[in-house]
Amino acid sequence: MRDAVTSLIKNYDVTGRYLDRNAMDSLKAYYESGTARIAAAAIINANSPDIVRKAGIQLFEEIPELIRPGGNAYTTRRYSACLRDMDYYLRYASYALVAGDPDVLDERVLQGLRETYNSLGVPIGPTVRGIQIMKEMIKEMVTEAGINDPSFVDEPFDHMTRELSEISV
Ligand SMILES: CCC1=C(C)/C(=C/C2=NC(=C\c3[nH]c(/C=C4\NC(=O)[C@H](C)[C@H]4CC)c(C)c3CCC(=O)O)/C(CCC(=O)O)=C2C)NC1=O
Repeated sequence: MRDAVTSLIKNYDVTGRYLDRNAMDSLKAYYESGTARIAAAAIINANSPDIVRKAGIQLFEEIPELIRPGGNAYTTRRYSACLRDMDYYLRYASYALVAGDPDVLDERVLQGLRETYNSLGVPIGPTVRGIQIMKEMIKEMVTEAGINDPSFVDEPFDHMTRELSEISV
């Protein structure tokens, strides 16, 4: 599991380079955004049950077929599995936000996930929509907390979206 700093060092070490101007710039950006990243993680931590519940409600309002007979989130067991998955995405996104690096997502969340979803018939498009709904909610809360530019929140959610959306094998 890597963070922004260990990823950078790894890249430079591979080619035996000292940390140059570009490295300094990205280190500076990482440290300068640190307070905002921690604030976002704190907001997620304080609101996670609410975020998951509300995002679920919105998702099922937008795509009601999911919870109708024949839908993948139909039955209490599958409904709960869906919200549990949303909770996984949210929790690991908060780790990746603090780390400033998506590596934790690749390692702990995304590995083998598409194959699992495909074999269980869990639809990727609606899952991606659920992830995006949570992202939008968090950006709103982060902005309300006085952070001017919440765009850093996009990274982990968009990373999961991109990786999940890749053409399935
Ligand atoms: C921490 C990393 C991690 C992830 C990400 C994870 C996902 C994950 N979601 C699963 C199932 C599932 N995932 C969903 C999710 C959904 N269905 C929908 O229609 C919606 C679009 C969506 C919610 C947004 C559902 C319904 C199941 C149960 C499918 C079934 O058993 O038929 C399963 C199969 C095993 C199980 O049911 O627990 C896994 C492994 N497990 C992990 O350990």
